[in-house]
Amino acid sequence: MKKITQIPKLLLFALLLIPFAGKAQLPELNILEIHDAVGLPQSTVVIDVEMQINDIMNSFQLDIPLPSGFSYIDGSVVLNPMRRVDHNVYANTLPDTNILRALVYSLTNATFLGYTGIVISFKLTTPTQTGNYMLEPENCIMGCPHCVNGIEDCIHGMVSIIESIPLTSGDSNCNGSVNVMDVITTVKYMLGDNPQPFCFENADVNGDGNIDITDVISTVNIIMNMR
Ligand SMILES: [Ca+2]
Ligand SMILES: [Ca+2]
Repeated sequence: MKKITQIPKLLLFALLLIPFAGKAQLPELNILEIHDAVGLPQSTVVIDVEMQINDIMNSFQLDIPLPSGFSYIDGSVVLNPMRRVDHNVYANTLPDTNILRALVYSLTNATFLGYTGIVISFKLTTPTQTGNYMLEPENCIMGCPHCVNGIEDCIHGMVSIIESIPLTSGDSNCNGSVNVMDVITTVKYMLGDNPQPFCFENADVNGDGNIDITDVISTVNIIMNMR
């Protein structure tokens, strides 16, 4: 039985927000970008979508035709709490297709927090064959208070399905990159939420066999020192 240190939820999220409160440089374009990810055959992979904006935006939508063998796991889409105000996210596969449509909006037309970073993540089941698979987004739209569609680029991502996933310190959701969604995944694990997928060895950054707040802080440090 792995030991879990319990820490009040509020304290954890307060700690998490500190390093992300800094003022970032404004991106040059309004972009949605699907990050590259890695996963195992016949397993689950977490796909992160980043939103970079140099303008205020309140909503977005995109379609992702899923390669054969992949399917969207219903209900798996989540918003990054560091970018969300009162936004809602919906995702589902369009009827009789394998096209995933994701839609994020606010009933009060609230604008997203921050200018860069992951905005949503979702999970796909993976095919039996190893290889590289492209996720090419289509019909990308960003809604802003004074525009029809503010998006300037919508960038594809590649999912590499490989036989075994190398150990990557901090990559607690095992998708090959370390970002805020790993911090959220590790915190969820500490709170007993049983996040899936979860890579204990990656999450245990200091390698002491326990997952606790020091691993969360170490993960934040990895992210803040990455280019
Ligand atoms: Ca990750
Ligand atoms: Ca540890």
